[in-house]
Amino acid sequence: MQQAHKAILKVRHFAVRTPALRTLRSISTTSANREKHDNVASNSSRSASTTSSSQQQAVAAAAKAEPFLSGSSSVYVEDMYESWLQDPSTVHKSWDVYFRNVNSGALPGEAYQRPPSLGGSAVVPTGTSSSLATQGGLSVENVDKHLSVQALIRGYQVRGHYMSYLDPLNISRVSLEKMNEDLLHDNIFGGKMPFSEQDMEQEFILPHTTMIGGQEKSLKLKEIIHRLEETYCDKIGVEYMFINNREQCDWIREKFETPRIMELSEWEQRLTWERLLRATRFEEFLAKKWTSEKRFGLEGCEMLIPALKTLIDSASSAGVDSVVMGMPHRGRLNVLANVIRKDLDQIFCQFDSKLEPNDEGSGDVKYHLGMSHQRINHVSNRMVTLSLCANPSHLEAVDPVVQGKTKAEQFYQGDTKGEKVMSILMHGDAAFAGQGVVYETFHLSDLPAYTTHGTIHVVVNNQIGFTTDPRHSRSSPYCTDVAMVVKAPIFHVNADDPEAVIYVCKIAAEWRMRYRKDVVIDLVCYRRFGHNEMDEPMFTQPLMYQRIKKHANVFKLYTEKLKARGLVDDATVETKLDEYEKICETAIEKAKTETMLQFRHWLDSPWKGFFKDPYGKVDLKVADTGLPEEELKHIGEVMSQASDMNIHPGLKRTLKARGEMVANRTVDWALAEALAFGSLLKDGTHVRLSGQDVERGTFSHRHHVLHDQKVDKKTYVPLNHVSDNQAQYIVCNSSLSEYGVLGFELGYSMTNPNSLVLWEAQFGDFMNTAQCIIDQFISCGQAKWMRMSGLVLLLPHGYEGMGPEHSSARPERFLQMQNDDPDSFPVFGATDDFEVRQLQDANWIIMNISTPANYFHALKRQVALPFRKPLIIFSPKSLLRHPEARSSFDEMLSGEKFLRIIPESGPASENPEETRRLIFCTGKVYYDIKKERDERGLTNDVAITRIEQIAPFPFDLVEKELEKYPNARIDWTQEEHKNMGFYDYCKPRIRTTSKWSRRVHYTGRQPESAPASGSKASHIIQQKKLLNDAFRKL
Ligand SMILES: Cc1ncc(C[n+]2csc(CCOP(=O)(O)OP(=O)(O)O)c2C)c(N)n1
Ligand SMILES: [Mg+2]
Repeated sequence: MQQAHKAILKVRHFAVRTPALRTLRSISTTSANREKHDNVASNSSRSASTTSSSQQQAVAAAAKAEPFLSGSSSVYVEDMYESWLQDPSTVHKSWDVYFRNVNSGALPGEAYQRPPSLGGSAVVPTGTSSSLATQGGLSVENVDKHLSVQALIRGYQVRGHYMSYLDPLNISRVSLEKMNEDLLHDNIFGGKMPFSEQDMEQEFILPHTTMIGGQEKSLKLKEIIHRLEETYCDKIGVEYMFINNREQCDWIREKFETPRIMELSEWEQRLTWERLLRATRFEEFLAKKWTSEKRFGLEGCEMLIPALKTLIDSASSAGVDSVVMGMPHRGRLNVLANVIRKDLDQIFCQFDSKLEPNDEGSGDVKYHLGMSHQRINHVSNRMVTLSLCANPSHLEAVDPVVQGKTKAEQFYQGDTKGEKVMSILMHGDAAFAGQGVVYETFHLSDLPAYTTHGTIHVVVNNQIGFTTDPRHSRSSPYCTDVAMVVKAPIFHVNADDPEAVIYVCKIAAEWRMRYRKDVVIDLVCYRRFGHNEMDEPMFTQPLMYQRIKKHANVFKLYTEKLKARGLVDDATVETKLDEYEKICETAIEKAKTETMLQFRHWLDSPWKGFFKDPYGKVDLKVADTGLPEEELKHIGEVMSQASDMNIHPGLKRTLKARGEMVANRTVDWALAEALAFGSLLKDGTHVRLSGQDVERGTFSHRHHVLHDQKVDKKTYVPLNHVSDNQAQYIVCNSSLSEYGVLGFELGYSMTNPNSLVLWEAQFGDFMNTAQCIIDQFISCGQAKWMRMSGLVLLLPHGYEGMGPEHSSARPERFLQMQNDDPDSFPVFGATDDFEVRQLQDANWIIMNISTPANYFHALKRQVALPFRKPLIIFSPKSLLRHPEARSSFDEMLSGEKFLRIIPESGPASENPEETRRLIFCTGKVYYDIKKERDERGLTNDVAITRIEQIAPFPFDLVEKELEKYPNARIDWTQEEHKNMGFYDYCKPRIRTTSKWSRRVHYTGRQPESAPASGSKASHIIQQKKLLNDAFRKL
C-alpha cells in the first residue's frame, strides 16, 4: 500500500468517522470516468461564469504546456483562473503571477515564473492561516499539493455519494467497494498520492467552492478530510454536481457542508420520533387485526411518514396551502391515516369483506383510492388541503395526472409561480427506474404551459421490485438517475437515520420553494416482508431476508438513540404507544358500526357546488348550446383579425377567407371550433387545448397563435380577445409525448368542472402510446373512483390513402369499452329525457362528427351537461377543407342543438315507403357515399343517415329511422376494415332497435390486420369497391 494511503488511513483513526481510504478510492475512479465527471463539474462552473469558456480552455491549454503541471490539473486551473478574474486575491500569489503572465500573452510553457527561492510553502503553517497569500513563492511540490487538496474536495463533492452509507442492511456497499478495489492506484493524482503523514497536520487554504470551513478560511488536511467525510460519505449521499448552475450548487453546498448544519433541535427529534411511532404502530395494528389481508405495508420504510410530514410542514410554513400527491401501493394506507388523516374507521371498514358498496360503479381496492382533506398544519399553524390522487395498479401512471391536477389548481388560484399549490410524487425504486412515463413527466416539469414549479419526488427505495434485484431492474447506478435529465438535485439518504431523513426533507422543501424546480429524495430502506403480506421473499432473496430478520426496526433504533440522549424514557414510550393503540381500537369499534362502503368519501377532487345535492343527483336539463347571431358574428370577426401583427401572407389569406365566411354566415371546421371556444370563454368557462402542434394545428387549419414575421416571439392569441371579462384560453404545443401529456390533461380536467379541457393527438393512432391513461383512467375512472372528467380527446381519423399508420384512431377499441348493452333498448320513462339520461349512465361519449355546426354544439354540450363525461371525437382530416363540410350560422343559432344523428333530408325522406335502402354511416365517408348516390341518380332509392354520436348509441333516434323506412334494406357502410371501425358496435344495436326483425348488411373493407393499405393505388381501388358495394343490386 502506498505511503499516502497509509497516512490517510492513520488520519481516519483519529479524525474521520467513515474510512477516508474508501473515499479516496471512490474519488479515484478510472481516468475516463474522472474526466467525464470533472468535465461535468467544470462545465457547471463555466456556465455560471462571466469568463468565456474558450478563454478558460486557453488558460488550461497553456497550463498543460507548463512543465510543473500535469494535464489532469487543467480543470482546477480553469477554476482558479475564473476565480482570479473575479478577484485576484482569491488565488495564491504564485497563481496570480502565472495568470498575469498568461493574460499578457506569455507563450505556453513560459508563463510559470520560478520563485526566487524554494523556501516558501503552498500550505499554511499551522496557526498562520493568513500567511499563505502573502508568501513570495512556492515549491513545485507544494503547488501540486495545493491543487491536490482542491481535487480532493471536488472529488468528494462529485462522487462522495458513492461511498456514503445509504443501505440500512449494508449490502449494497459490498459490491461498491469491490468495484473500487482495483481503483486504488488512482489517476486523480497521476497514480501518486501527494499527501504524506505530515501533510495531514498542514493547513490548506480552502477554495471558494467549499463551505466546510464555516468561518474558517483554512483547515488542516485531516480536518478537511474529516468534514468532507461527514458531509458526503455518511448517511446522506448528495448528488448535485451535474447541475449547471453555480448559484444552485453553492446553495446545496452551504446546506450540507456548513459545519453542524444538519443537527436537529430537540423538539424536532421528539416530533420525528412520535411520528415514527404512529407510522410503525399503524402497520403493526393492521398486521395484528388482519393477518391475511394484503395491505402493502410500509415496514422497513416507516420513515416515509415523518418525511412526508416534514415536507408538508416546511412547504406550509413557506406559504403552500394545497399539496397534491400521487403514490403507489406501498405504505398508502399509512399515508392516508397518518399524513392525510383520513378517519381511521373509514380505512378499517375497507377491510370488512362483508360490507357492500353504497355507490354505483365498481369501486376499487383500498390501496388505490384517493382522498382530499383540509386540515390545520400544527407546525405552520395554517390550513392546508392534502389530496392523494386515486390511481390504478399501473405504477407511475398517476404521475402526470397529479401534475395536471396541480397545474389546474395553480391556474384557478391565480398561483402563477407555484407559491400556493405544490405536488409530491412518491415512487418505488423499480418503477421509478423502469417506467417511461416518469421520464415523460420530468420533461413536462419546466415547460411553460405544464410546469407545476417544482415537484418533490420521494422514492421508497427498498432495493427490490417484487422479486427482482436492482441489478436486473435497471442499468443505471441509482434508481433515481432519470431525474438528472432535468438537473434535479438528488438526495440519497439512509432511511434508518431519521435525523438525516428529516434534514434532507427540510432542504428538499426549501429547494422547491426557492428554485421552483424538481428535487428527488431517495429513501434507501428495505422491505421487511414480501411484496405483499402473503408473499414469501426467502424464495428469491434468501440472504437479504436473513439479514432483515435480524435487523431492528427504525423506531426501535431511534427510541434507543433518544433514550441515550435523555429525550425520551421508558414511561413516555409506553404512554405514547398506549395512546395510539387506543385511538386505533376506538376506530375499529366505530368501523364495525358501518353498514355500507362509501366510495364517495374517497374523492380526490370533490366538486363542491357542482351537483345539486351531495348525492350527485342532478337536474337533467341541458343548457342551450346555440348562440345569438351577433355573438357568432363577433367571435368570427375576432378570429379573422390579426391585431397589429405582421403575419405571414398565407395566413393573411386564411384570415381573409374566415372574414368572408363570417360575412356569408358560413363556418368551416376550424371556425366552428373557434366559435365554440370563444363563446365558452366569453361565458367565463376556461378552455385549454393541449397536444403536439395544436397551436397551428397539424393540418394547418387552426392558427390559434399568430406569430409576428418581424418581431421574434411576438404572438397574438385572438381567442383571448373575445371580450373584457372572458375566461382565459390556453392553447399549448406539448412535448412529443402522449402518455404523459394525456395524463396531465386528464388531471387538469379533474380540478374544476366549469372548464373545457381538450387533448388532441397529432394523428389519432398515436393515442395508443397513452393507452394506459385511456384504459385505466378515462374509460372507467368514474366507476372505480367516482371521479368525473369532461376531458375531450380529438383523434384525427379517416382513410385518406396515407398508409396504415395515420388512418385509424381505432374506434373499435373505444367502442368495445363503452358500457351500454348491445342487446337491450334502454328505457328511461319520460322520452324527452332519453338523451341526457343515457349520457348520465355512460362511461364516456364517442362521436364521429360530419358537420362543423355539430362539432360546435358537441363542444358546447360538454359544458352544458349537468355532469361530466369524457368525450372522444374522431376528428376529420380532409373534411377540414371539404367544400361540402360547411355549416350555416342558422344551424348554430340559439335553440339549435347537437344532433346525435343527422337523418336523410333529401327526396328519399319524402317518400320513405318507397326507399329501397337505408344506409347508416358515420363521419367523412358520408360525403363519398352521398356523391356516389347522387351521381348514380339514386336519391329517391337510398336514404343515408349519419350517426354522429356513436356511443352511447342513439337507440331512440335510430328506432325512428327504422320505422320511417319500413321497406328499405338496412346497410352499415364504413371505410374501415370489417374487424375495425364502428360496425361491430353498431350492428347489434341496430338489430336490437329493430327488435331483431331486420338484418344489417355490411359494406366496407374486408377484415385485415393493418388498419389501411400502404399503397395509394390500392386505397383508391378499395374505396371504389366500397362505393360499388354500397349501391349493388339497386
Ligand atoms: C406498470 C406496471 N407494471 C407491472 C406492475 C406489477 N408490479 C406491481 S408491484 C411491482 C414491483 C414494484 O417495485 P417497486 O417499484 O420497487 O415498488 P415496491 O413494491 O418495492 O415498493 C410490480 C412489477 C405494475 N403494478 N405496474
Ligand atoms: Mg422496491
